[in-house]
Amino acid sequence: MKKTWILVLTLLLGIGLAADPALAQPKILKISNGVNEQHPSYLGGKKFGEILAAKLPGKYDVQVYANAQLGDDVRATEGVRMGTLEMVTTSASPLTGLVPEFNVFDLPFIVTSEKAADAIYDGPVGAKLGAALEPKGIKLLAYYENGFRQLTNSVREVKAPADMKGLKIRTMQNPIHLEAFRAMGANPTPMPFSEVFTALQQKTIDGQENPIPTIWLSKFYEVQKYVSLTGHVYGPHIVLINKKLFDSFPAEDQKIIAAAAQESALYQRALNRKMNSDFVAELKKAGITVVELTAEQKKAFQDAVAPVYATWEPKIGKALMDEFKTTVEKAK
Ligand code: TK8
Repeated sequence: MKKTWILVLTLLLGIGLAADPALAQPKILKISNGVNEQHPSYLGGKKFGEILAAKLPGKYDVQVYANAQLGDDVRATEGVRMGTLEMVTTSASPLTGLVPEFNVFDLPFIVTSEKAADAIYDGPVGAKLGAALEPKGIKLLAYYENGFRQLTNSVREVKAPADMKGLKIRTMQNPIHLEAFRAMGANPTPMPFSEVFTALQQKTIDGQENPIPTIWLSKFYEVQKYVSLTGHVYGPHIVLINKKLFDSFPAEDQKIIAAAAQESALYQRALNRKMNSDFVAELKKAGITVVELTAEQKKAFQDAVAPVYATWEPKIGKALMDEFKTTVEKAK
């Protein structure tokens, strides 16, 4: 009899402890990144974790992973959708299969400045795109920036679309990129980011395109000779969380998590922009030829890719494309 009572008391105490939120285990939030530990997007994830730990001590444990350890953009994003992974910071490209409107970010030369990017990210266009992901089981928390994409290659100085003729260029797994690079005269090959360095090293491809921070931090300069500052696409790095998981958190926590993500985004963008200007000099020091384009030379690239807009307008939607362009125009 005595034993039974002890058992009952122990059980009750156990239940009581488990129900006490102060003693509950923190919720683990793993964030997948394709980039490495020095990249602002990885560091932005770390910042998000720190802010959350300060605001909600002991409740959430943010664990940031680099180098596609949890999968490349496409696979990790699929994991977040399915609920097998909590979070990912991804380029827009893998989202286009779920919500075609995300293709808008990949239209060449549509974003003309960092200020314009901020106006998109933090304004109604960014919010609309985020809302469109929710029926797919994904909640968009914040927009980090990947930045202006620049072309690198190991063959020759590229100053005009004609110089791209025959160059085998790795692109992201997105049809607009393929189309745009074909229109510029190159021979594009889609490939996950994690395979790019080796492919460049083994010369199965001649070039790739990514923002300056990535070209520097991923050491692409070791296997490339030329960088052309084409700035052909301004890419976001989008922070996503499984929606069901997010919805399971207390409303107050949801607000704090969203605010922490946005705060980390402002930190991330500032850091990325600083690296974007600092690392051009570093690349030059490392022996890379940096090709700067005159406005006229840049126009030749813009003209070459202009037909892509016509093909994609019906898929992206004219209204969204117009709103996007107006937002960019206003932010100038
Ligand atoms: C990293 C990618 C990368 C992107 C690419 O996962 O694939 O070229 O620029 O930053 O999102």
